[in-house]
Amino acid sequence: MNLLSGLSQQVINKNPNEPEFQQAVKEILESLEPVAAAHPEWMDAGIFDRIVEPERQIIFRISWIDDKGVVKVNRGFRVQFNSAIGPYKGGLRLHPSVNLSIIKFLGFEQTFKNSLTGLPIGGAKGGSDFDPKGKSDREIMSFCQSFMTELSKHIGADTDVPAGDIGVGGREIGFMYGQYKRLRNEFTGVLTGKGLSYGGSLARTEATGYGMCYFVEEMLKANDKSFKNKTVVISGSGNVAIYGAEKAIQLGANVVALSDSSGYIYDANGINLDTVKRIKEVERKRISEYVKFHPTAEYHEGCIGIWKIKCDIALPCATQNELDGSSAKILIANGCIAVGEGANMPSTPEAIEEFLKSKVLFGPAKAANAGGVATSALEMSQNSIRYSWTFEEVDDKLKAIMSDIYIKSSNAAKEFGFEGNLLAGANIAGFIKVATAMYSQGIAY
Ligand code: NDP
Ligand code: 2IT
Repeated sequence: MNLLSGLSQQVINKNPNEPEFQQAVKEILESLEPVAAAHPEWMDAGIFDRIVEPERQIIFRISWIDDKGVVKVNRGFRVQFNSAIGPYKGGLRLHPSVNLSIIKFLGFEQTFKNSLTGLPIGGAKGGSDFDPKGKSDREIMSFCQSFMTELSKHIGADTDVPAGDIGVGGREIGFMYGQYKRLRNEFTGVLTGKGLSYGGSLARTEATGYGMCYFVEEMLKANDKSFKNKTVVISGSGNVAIYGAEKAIQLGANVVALSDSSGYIYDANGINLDTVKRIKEVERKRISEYVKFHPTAEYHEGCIGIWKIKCDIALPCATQNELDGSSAKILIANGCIAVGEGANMPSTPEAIEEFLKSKVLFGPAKAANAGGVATSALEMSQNSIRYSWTFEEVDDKLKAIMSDIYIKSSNAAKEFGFEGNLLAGANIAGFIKVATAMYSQGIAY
């Protein structure tokens, strides 16, 4: 079966300087071979060729003024990847590494992830190479306002609904929402992850991390295991890592490590999350500060070393390609039984191969971290009906969605000859809904 390898090569040729995008497409197309064989009508309708090409890519200049009065210029992106099943939906990333390849891989992944949630949302991603580190609140505000001045021309509550990602949390969403409202004179659910006082949903802050743990717990349960008394290592110390740690602890695990892009902390007694929240969410400082308050904990420079810590469950929650093949081998040798991807594409293809080969339970990103965007879609629902659900109501819906994603991924894997491979199952289940919608809607846009 090699129905899609030509397309894979075509994507590489057409997008030569986009390694992350090529990586994401290759992984999906490999999983979709049996689907292509089972659906010649989708091949004939060019569904596969069309799904790897973004519907629209917007690249723009953002100029803003820093605290010294100096004019700064950054590059902004919004890639509207696929709108077959709903308005474009996906986060905004502010990080100096942001480029078209990264935004396209994220938008592509988002299309399948959003489909898996079962909710009516298409796929998109955006962001800028702006570095929020070390900037004052006024500089962040100035940047966010300039960014939204252009972005506002391309988004809308029924068109495209951005949210947070790396470098974009409640503060940035607030500044962007204020600017959108100022420009358009309308109060709509055009962004998610909003503050609770102006249309945000309870449990959105917690949703990605909590959802990841609900997914991993389902995966463990199906194999007669659970989080209880397990040693857990989590990379990152941002939104996903912090609330992933919180839920893992609530489920009875001992979380012993967290990191940032400078290094990692190890606390054999279990990480104190109150300290982490204060350092990261309130003071916006480095994770190395932790050892000042917990002198028995250790801090090590460099983030890759975190995977050398012996653990039962590893949850990569920082960024793409942060867990490579040799780290995967070390985790396996140390007895790791499960991996849940909180970040987008955190495991390299070599790492994934190691996990699948060794029968490590592997919860792929687009399934395991879909709780964030699912709760964003619940925020959109609440905004539409001008009503708010309680924390428990949203959390219960999130649990049901994550369990459904597990079942869908597991069943699709079985149906298409990949039993036990949730990566292939999630790719297939996510694809089928989008492909069915694209096929029904005809070829021209
Ligand atoms: P945050 O900005 O809150 O935190 C990011 C964390 O990852 C920080 O600890 C950061 O360290 C670390 N990090 C970022 N870039 C790198 C890098 N190049 N190398 C090493 N560490 C890095 O972001 P989120 O927690 O929201 O996002 C984390 C991951 O989860 C991303 O992959 C994102 O796409 C994904 N995700 C997020 C969702 C959400 O709802 N927020 C939903 C689904 C997925 P430092 O402070 O040093 O930069
Ligand atoms: O990668 C992701 O799913 C997100 N950053 C969340 C997107 C959203 O629209 O909530």
